Amino acid sequence: MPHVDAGDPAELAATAAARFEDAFGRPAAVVAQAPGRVNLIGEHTDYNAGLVLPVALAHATYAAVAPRTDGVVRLLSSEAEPWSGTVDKLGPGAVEGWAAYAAGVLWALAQQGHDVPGMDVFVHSTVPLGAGLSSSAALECSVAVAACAVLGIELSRPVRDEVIAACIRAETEVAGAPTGGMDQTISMLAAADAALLIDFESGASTPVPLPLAEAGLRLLVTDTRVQHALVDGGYAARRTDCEEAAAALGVPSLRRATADGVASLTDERVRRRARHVVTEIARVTATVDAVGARDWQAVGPLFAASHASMRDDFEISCPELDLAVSAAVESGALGARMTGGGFGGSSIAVVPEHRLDAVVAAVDIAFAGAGFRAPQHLVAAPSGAAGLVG
Ligand code: GAF
Repeated sequence: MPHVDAGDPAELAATAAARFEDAFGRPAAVVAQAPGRVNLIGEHTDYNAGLVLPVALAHATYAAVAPRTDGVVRLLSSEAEPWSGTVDKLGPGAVEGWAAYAAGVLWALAQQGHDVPGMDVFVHSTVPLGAGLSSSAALECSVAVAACAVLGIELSRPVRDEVIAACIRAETEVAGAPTGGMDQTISMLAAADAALLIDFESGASTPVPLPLAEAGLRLLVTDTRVQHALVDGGYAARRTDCEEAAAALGVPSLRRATADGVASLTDERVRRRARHVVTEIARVTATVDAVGARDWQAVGPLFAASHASMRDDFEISCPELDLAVSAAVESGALGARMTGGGFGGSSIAVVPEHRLDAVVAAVDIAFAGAGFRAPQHLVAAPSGAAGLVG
Protein backbone atom coordinates (compact mmCIF):
# COMPACT_ATOMS: atom_id res chain seq x y z
CA MET A 1 0.00 0.00 0.00
CA PRO A 2 1.50 3.39 -0.90
CA HIS A 3 1.66 5.41 2.29
CA VAL A 4 3.61 8.13 4.08
CA ASP A 5 6.10 6.37 6.32
CA ALA A 6 6.77 7.62 9.86
CA GLY A 7 10.41 6.51 9.59
CA ASP A 8 12.69 5.18 12.29
CA PRO A 9 13.07 7.66 15.19
CA ALA A 10 16.77 6.90 15.77
CA GLU A 11 17.56 7.32 12.07
CA LEU A 12 15.53 10.51 11.78
CA ALA A 13 17.21 11.99 14.85
CA ALA A 14 20.60 11.04 13.39
CA THR A 15 19.65 12.72 10.11
CA ALA A 16 18.61 15.91 11.92
CA ALA A 17 21.89 15.89 13.88
CA ALA A 18 23.99 15.23 10.76
CA ARG A 19 22.27 18.00 8.78
CA PHE A 20 22.71 20.34 11.72
CA GLU A 21 26.44 19.65 11.73
CA ASP A 22 26.73 20.05 7.93
CA ALA A 23 24.87 23.36 8.04
CA PHE A 24 26.38 24.92 11.17
CA GLY A 25 29.83 23.30 11.26
CA ARG A 26 29.49 22.04 14.83
CA PRO A 27 27.54 19.25 16.53
CA ALA A 28 24.02 19.71 17.91
CA ALA A 29 23.77 19.72 21.71
CA VAL A 30 20.39 17.93 21.75
CA VAL A 31 17.78 16.41 19.44
CA ALA A 32 14.11 16.46 20.44
CA GLN A 33 11.08 14.99 18.70
CA ALA A 34 7.40 15.92 18.86
CA PRO A 35 4.56 14.01 17.18
CA GLY A 36 1.88 15.21 14.80
CA ARG A 37 -1.67 14.12 15.60
CA VAL A 38 -4.89 12.89 14.15
CA ASN A 39 -8.10 13.68 16.00
CA LEU A 40 -10.47 10.73 16.44
CA ILE A 41 -13.39 13.02 17.18
CA GLY A 42 -14.17 16.39 18.78
CA GLU A 43 -13.58 19.08 16.17
CA HIS A 44 -13.62 22.84 16.86
CA THR A 45 -14.59 22.02 20.42
CA ASP A 46 -11.27 22.91 22.10
CA TYR A 47 -11.77 26.68 21.91
CA ASN A 48 -15.33 26.17 23.15
CA ALA A 49 -14.10 24.65 26.46
CA GLY A 50 -15.22 21.27 25.12
CA LEU A 51 -13.86 17.73 24.73
CA VAL A 52 -11.47 16.32 22.13
CA LEU A 53 -10.07 12.82 21.56
CA PRO A 54 -6.82 13.02 19.56
CA VAL A 55 -4.11 10.42 18.96
CA ALA A 56 -0.41 11.23 18.53
CA LEU A 57 1.12 9.92 15.31
CA ALA A 58 4.43 8.12 14.92
CA HIS A 59 5.07 10.82 12.31
CA ALA A 60 7.05 13.51 14.12
CA THR A 61 9.27 16.57 13.82
CA TYR A 62 12.89 16.30 14.95
CA ALA A 63 14.70 19.46 16.12
CA ALA A 64 18.50 19.46 16.49
CA VAL A 65 19.60 22.45 18.55
CA ALA A 66 22.71 24.04 20.06
CA PRO A 67 22.91 27.30 22.03
CA ARG A 68 24.89 30.37 20.91
CA THR A 69 26.50 33.06 23.04
CA ASP A 70 25.86 36.02 20.69
CA GLY A 71 22.04 36.20 20.81
CA VAL A 72 21.69 35.14 17.16
CA VAL A 73 18.92 32.69 16.21
CA ARG A 74 19.33 30.67 13.00
CA LEU A 75 16.50 28.39 11.90
CA LEU A 76 16.95 25.80 9.17
CA SER A 77 14.60 23.13 7.87
CA SER A 78 14.98 20.37 5.31
CA GLU A 79 11.78 21.65 3.70
CA ALA A 80 11.73 25.45 3.87
CA GLU A 81 13.68 28.67 3.53
CA PRO A 82 16.28 29.47 6.22
CA TRP A 83 15.59 32.28 8.69
CA SER A 84 17.91 34.19 10.98
CA GLY A 85 17.44 36.98 13.51
CA THR A 86 18.23 37.83 17.08
CA VAL A 87 16.74 36.62 20.33
CA ASP A 88 15.38 40.09 21.20
CA LYS A 89 13.29 40.21 17.97
CA LEU A 90 11.29 37.00 17.84
CA GLY A 91 7.86 38.20 18.96
CA PRO A 92 4.60 39.13 17.23
CA GLY A 93 5.14 40.89 13.91
CA ALA A 94 8.88 40.10 13.73
CA VAL A 95 8.83 36.72 11.96
CA GLU A 96 6.74 35.27 9.15
CA GLY A 97 6.06 31.87 7.59
CA TRP A 98 7.24 28.58 9.10
CA ALA A 99 9.93 30.32 11.15
CA ALA A 100 7.26 32.14 13.19
CA TYR A 101 6.26 28.86 14.83
CA ALA A 102 9.83 28.04 15.90
CA ALA A 103 10.95 31.58 16.74
CA GLY A 104 7.64 32.18 18.48
CA VAL A 105 8.34 29.34 20.89
CA LEU A 106 11.68 30.87 21.91
CA TRP A 107 9.90 34.23 22.37
CA ALA A 108 7.15 32.64 24.47
CA LEU A 109 9.65 30.76 26.66
CA ALA A 110 11.44 34.08 27.26
CA GLN A 111 8.05 35.66 28.10
CA GLN A 112 7.62 32.93 30.72
CA GLY A 113 10.79 34.21 32.37
CA HIS A 114 13.38 31.83 30.94
CA ASP A 115 16.77 33.20 29.99
CA VAL A 116 16.67 32.06 26.36
CA PRO A 117 20.06 32.33 24.59
CA GLY A 118 20.71 32.53 20.85
CA MET A 119 20.35 29.17 19.14
CA ASP A 120 21.05 27.25 15.98
CA VAL A 121 18.14 25.00 15.05
CA PHE A 122 17.69 22.39 12.32
CA VAL A 123 14.29 20.73 11.90
CA HIS A 124 13.49 17.62 9.94
CA SER A 125 9.95 16.21 9.82
CA THR A 126 7.86 13.30 8.64
CA VAL A 127 4.56 15.00 9.52
CA PRO A 128 2.87 15.84 6.20
CA LEU A 129 2.69 19.64 5.86
CA GLY A 130 -0.65 21.40 5.48
CA ALA A 131 -2.49 18.08 5.82
CA GLY A 132 -4.37 18.92 9.02
CA LEU A 133 -2.09 16.58 10.97
CA SER A 134 -0.60 19.21 13.22
CA SER A 135 2.76 19.83 11.59
CA SER A 136 2.76 23.30 13.23
CA ALA A 137 2.40 21.98 16.78
CA ALA A 138 4.98 19.26 16.10
CA LEU A 139 7.40 21.98 15.01
CA GLU A 140 6.64 24.16 18.03
CA CYS A 141 6.85 21.35 20.56
CA SER A 142 10.06 19.84 19.14
CA VAL A 143 11.81 23.22 19.30
CA ALA A 144 10.42 23.90 22.78
CA VAL A 145 11.55 20.54 24.18
CA ALA A 146 15.03 20.99 22.67
CA ALA A 147 15.20 24.56 24.01
CA CYS A 148 14.25 23.37 27.50
CA ALA A 149 17.05 20.80 27.39
CA VAL A 150 19.53 23.50 26.31
CA LEU A 151 18.30 25.61 29.25
CA GLY A 152 18.80 22.67 31.63
CA ILE A 153 15.06 22.44 32.38
CA GLU A 154 13.88 18.91 33.13
CA LEU A 155 10.71 17.90 31.29
CA SER A 156 8.48 17.30 34.35
CA ARG A 157 4.69 17.37 34.04
CA PRO A 158 4.44 21.03 35.15
CA VAL A 159 7.12 21.91 32.59
CA ARG A 160 5.17 20.07 29.91
CA ASP A 161 2.18 22.26 30.78
CA GLU A 162 4.37 25.37 30.49
CA VAL A 163 5.64 24.17 27.12
CA ILE A 164 2.04 23.68 25.93
CA ALA A 165 1.23 27.25 26.98
CA ALA A 166 4.36 28.61 25.26
CA CYS A 167 3.58 26.75 22.04
CA ILE A 168 -0.01 28.00 22.04
CA ARG A 169 1.27 31.58 22.43
CA ALA A 170 3.72 31.03 19.57
CA GLU A 171 0.93 29.82 17.31
CA THR A 172 -1.76 32.34 18.24
CA GLU A 173 0.33 35.47 18.92
CA VAL A 174 3.39 35.09 16.68
CA ALA A 175 2.17 32.90 13.78
CA GLY A 176 -1.31 34.45 14.02
CA ALA A 177 -3.36 31.22 13.88
CA PRO A 178 -6.13 31.56 16.50
CA THR A 179 -6.18 27.85 17.33
CA GLY A 180 -7.49 26.17 20.45
CA GLY A 181 -4.69 24.14 22.07
CA MET A 182 -5.61 20.54 21.19
CA ASP A 183 -2.59 20.00 18.95
CA GLN A 184 0.06 21.22 21.39
CA THR A 185 -1.60 19.33 24.28
CA ILE A 186 -1.64 15.94 22.55
CA SER A 187 1.91 16.42 21.28
CA MET A 188 3.19 17.03 24.83
CA LEU A 189 0.94 14.64 26.80
CA ALA A 190 0.17 11.68 24.51
CA ALA A 191 0.40 8.12 25.80
CA ALA A 192 1.32 5.27 23.42
CA ASP A 193 -1.48 2.95 22.27
CA ALA A 194 -4.08 5.40 23.53
CA ALA A 195 -6.10 8.41 22.51
CA LEU A 196 -6.18 11.34 24.93
CA LEU A 197 -9.50 12.67 26.19
CA ILE A 198 -8.81 16.35 26.84
CA ASP A 199 -11.34 18.47 28.68
CA PHE A 200 -10.72 22.12 27.85
CA GLU A 201 -12.97 23.31 30.64
CA SER A 202 -11.35 21.47 33.56
CA GLY A 203 -7.92 21.11 31.96
CA ALA A 204 -7.95 17.36 32.69
CA SER A 205 -6.48 14.90 30.20
CA THR A 206 -7.13 11.16 30.42
CA PRO A 207 -5.60 8.43 28.26
CA VAL A 208 -8.23 6.24 26.59
CA PRO A 209 -6.64 2.89 25.63
CA LEU A 210 -7.18 2.00 21.97
CA PRO A 211 -6.92 -1.78 21.62
CA LEU A 212 -7.22 -1.63 17.84
CA ALA A 213 -4.98 -4.60 17.07
CA GLU A 214 -6.98 -7.00 19.23
CA ALA A 215 -10.09 -5.97 17.26
CA GLY A 216 -8.25 -6.36 13.94
CA LEU A 217 -8.66 -2.65 13.18
CA ARG A 218 -6.39 0.10 11.84
CA LEU A 219 -6.71 3.88 11.72
CA LEU A 220 -6.36 5.00 8.12
CA VAL A 221 -5.59 8.67 7.53
CA THR A 222 -6.11 10.05 4.03
CA ASP A 223 -4.53 13.38 3.16
CA THR A 224 -6.69 14.89 0.42
CA ARG A 225 -3.75 17.18 -0.46
CA VAL A 226 -6.12 20.09 -0.44
CA GLN A 227 -3.86 22.36 1.59
CA HIS A 228 -5.43 23.92 4.62
CA ALA A 229 -3.98 26.89 6.51
CA LEU A 230 -5.27 27.93 9.90
CA VAL A 231 -4.03 31.49 9.41
CA ASP A 232 -6.64 31.90 6.65
CA GLY A 233 -9.90 33.53 7.69
CA GLY A 234 -12.22 30.49 7.82
CA TYR A 235 -11.01 29.12 11.15
CA ALA A 236 -11.12 32.53 12.84
CA ALA A 237 -14.60 33.16 11.42
CA ARG A 238 -15.88 29.91 12.96
CA ARG A 239 -14.39 30.93 16.28
CA THR A 240 -16.12 34.30 16.10
CA ASP A 241 -19.47 32.63 15.33
CA CYS A 242 -19.06 30.42 18.40
CA GLU A 243 -18.23 33.40 20.61
CA GLU A 244 -21.31 35.18 19.26
CA ALA A 245 -23.48 32.17 20.07
CA ALA A 246 -22.13 31.91 23.63
CA ALA A 247 -22.65 35.65 24.17
CA ALA A 248 -26.23 35.47 22.86
CA LEU A 249 -26.94 32.56 25.21
CA GLY A 250 -25.28 34.26 28.16
CA VAL A 251 -22.93 31.33 28.81
CA PRO A 252 -19.15 31.53 29.32
CA SER A 253 -18.58 29.04 26.50
CA LEU A 254 -20.60 26.69 24.28
CA ARG A 255 -19.63 23.88 26.68
CA ARG A 256 -22.34 25.33 28.91
CA ALA A 257 -24.95 25.64 26.15
CA THR A 258 -27.98 23.32 25.99
CA ALA A 259 -29.73 21.95 22.92
CA ASP A 260 -32.81 24.06 23.77
CA GLY A 261 -30.68 27.15 24.12
CA VAL A 262 -29.03 26.51 20.77
CA ALA A 263 -32.44 26.00 19.12
CA SER A 264 -33.51 29.42 20.40
CA LEU A 265 -30.69 31.29 18.64
CA THR A 266 -32.19 33.59 16.06
CA ASP A 267 -29.24 33.93 13.68
CA GLU A 268 -29.46 30.85 11.46
CA ARG A 269 -25.74 30.53 10.73
CA VAL A 270 -24.71 31.07 14.34
CA ARG A 271 -27.33 28.52 15.43
CA ARG A 272 -25.86 25.89 13.11
CA ARG A 273 -22.31 26.59 14.33
CA ALA A 274 -23.42 26.21 17.95
CA ARG A 275 -25.38 23.05 17.15
CA HIS A 276 -22.23 21.50 15.71
CA VAL A 277 -20.24 22.27 18.85
CA VAL A 278 -22.86 21.04 21.32
CA THR A 279 -23.58 17.81 19.40
CA GLU A 280 -19.87 17.19 18.73
CA ILE A 281 -19.03 17.37 22.44
CA ALA A 282 -21.74 14.75 23.10
CA ARG A 283 -20.27 12.57 20.34
CA VAL A 284 -16.85 12.65 22.01
CA THR A 285 -18.35 11.27 25.21
CA ALA A 286 -20.27 8.62 23.25
CA THR A 287 -17.10 7.62 21.39
CA VAL A 288 -15.14 7.25 24.63
CA ASP A 289 -17.94 5.02 25.94
CA ALA A 290 -17.99 2.94 22.74
CA VAL A 291 -14.21 2.49 22.75
CA GLY A 292 -14.30 1.57 26.45
CA ALA A 293 -16.96 -1.07 25.72
CA ARG A 294 -14.96 -2.32 22.67
CA ASP A 295 -18.11 -1.55 20.68
CA TRP A 296 -16.37 -0.48 17.47
CA GLN A 297 -19.55 -0.78 15.42
CA ALA A 298 -21.00 2.11 17.43
CA VAL A 299 -18.17 4.36 16.24
CA GLY A 300 -19.47 4.27 12.66
CA PRO A 301 -22.68 6.31 13.18
CA LEU A 302 -20.83 8.71 15.51
CA PHE A 303 -18.19 9.41 12.86
CA ALA A 304 -20.92 9.77 10.21
CA ALA A 305 -22.84 12.27 12.34
CA SER A 306 -19.64 14.18 13.11
CA HIS A 307 -18.77 14.47 9.43
CA ALA A 308 -22.29 15.55 8.46
CA SER A 309 -22.26 18.16 11.22
CA MET A 310 -18.97 19.62 9.98
CA ARG A 311 -20.14 19.55 6.38
CA ASP A 312 -23.60 21.03 6.90
CA ASP A 313 -23.60 22.98 10.18
CA PHE A 314 -20.00 24.11 10.57
CA GLU A 315 -19.31 24.23 6.79
CA ILE A 316 -15.65 23.27 6.97
CA SER A 317 -15.60 20.24 4.65
CA CYS A 318 -14.84 20.21 0.92
CA PRO A 319 -15.70 17.84 -1.98
CA GLU A 320 -12.41 15.94 -1.58
CA LEU A 321 -13.02 15.28 2.13
CA ASP A 322 -16.63 14.25 1.47
CA LEU A 323 -15.45 11.81 -1.19
CA ALA A 324 -12.65 10.36 0.96
CA VAL A 325 -15.22 9.68 3.69
CA SER A 326 -17.95 8.19 1.48
CA ALA A 327 -15.53 6.04 -0.54
CA ALA A 328 -13.95 4.68 2.67
CA VAL A 329 -17.30 3.75 4.21
CA GLU A 330 -18.64 2.24 0.98
CA SER A 331 -15.55 0.04 0.66
CA GLY A 332 -15.53 -1.38 4.18
CA ALA A 333 -14.49 1.23 6.79
CA LEU A 334 -16.51 0.99 10.02
CA GLY A 335 -16.60 4.75 10.16
CA ALA A 336 -14.93 7.78 8.58
CA ARG A 337 -14.95 11.53 9.05
CA MET A 338 -12.91 14.57 8.18
CA THR A 339 -10.42 15.40 10.91
CA GLY A 340 -8.66 18.56 12.08
CA GLY A 341 -9.41 22.18 11.31
CA GLY A 342 -11.05 21.52 7.92
CA PHE A 343 -11.08 23.46 4.63
CA GLY A 344 -8.98 20.61 3.22
CA GLY A 345 -6.55 18.39 5.05
CA SER A 346 -7.26 14.81 6.04
CA SER A 347 -9.94 12.26 6.82
CA ILE A 348 -9.71 9.42 9.34
CA ALA A 349 -11.29 6.00 8.96
CA VAL A 350 -11.52 2.99 11.28
CA VAL A 351 -10.85 0.08 8.96
CA PRO A 352 -10.73 -3.71 9.46
CA GLU A 353 -7.13 -4.68 8.72
CA HIS A 354 -8.18 -7.09 5.95
CA ARG A 355 -10.02 -4.25 4.16
CA LEU A 356 -7.19 -1.72 4.38
CA ASP A 357 -5.82 -2.16 0.86
CA ALA A 358 -9.34 -2.28 -0.59
CA VAL A 359 -10.32 0.97 1.14
CA VAL A 360 -7.15 2.72 -0.02
CA ALA A 361 -7.75 1.52 -3.58
CA ALA A 362 -11.39 2.60 -3.49
CA VAL A 363 -10.49 6.10 -2.30
CA ASP A 364 -7.75 6.39 -4.95
CA ILE A 365 -10.11 5.27 -7.70
CA ALA A 366 -12.85 7.63 -6.51
CA PHE A 367 -10.41 10.56 -6.51
CA ALA A 368 -9.13 9.73 -9.99
CA GLY A 369 -12.71 9.40 -11.24
CA ALA A 370 -13.60 12.80 -9.84
CA GLY A 371 -10.51 14.39 -11.38
CA PHE A 372 -9.02 15.18 -7.95
CA ARG A 373 -5.32 15.16 -7.18
CA ALA A 374 -4.17 11.71 -5.96
CA PRO A 375 -4.48 11.52 -2.15
CA GLN A 376 -1.82 10.22 0.22
CA HIS A 377 -2.47 7.72 2.99
CA LEU A 378 -0.88 6.78 6.28
CA VAL A 379 -1.73 4.34 9.01
CA ALA A 380 -1.83 6.08 12.37
CA ALA A 381 0.05 4.23 15.11
CA PRO A 382 -1.06 5.81 18.42
CA SER A 383 2.27 7.03 19.78
CA GLY A 384 3.81 8.67 22.83
CA ALA A 385 4.56 12.30 23.65
CA ALA A 386 7.36 14.67 22.67
CA GLY A 387 10.75 14.19 24.28
CA LEU A 388 14.49 14.10 23.80
CA VAL A 389 15.89 11.47 21.45
CA GLY A 390 19.03 9.58 22.50
C1 GAF B 1 -6.86 22.83 14.41
C2 GAF B 1 -6.60 23.67 15.65
F1 GAF B 1 -5.26 23.91 15.77
C3 GAF B 1 -7.10 22.95 16.89
O1 GAF B 1 -6.94 23.81 18.01
C4 GAF B 1 -8.56 22.52 16.73
O2 GAF B 1 -9.43 23.61 16.89
C5 GAF B 1 -8.77 21.82 15.40
O3 GAF B 1 -8.25 22.56 14.32
C6 GAF B 1 -10.21 21.54 15.13
O4 GAF B 1 -10.69 20.61 16.03
O5 GAF B 1 -6.11 21.66 14.44
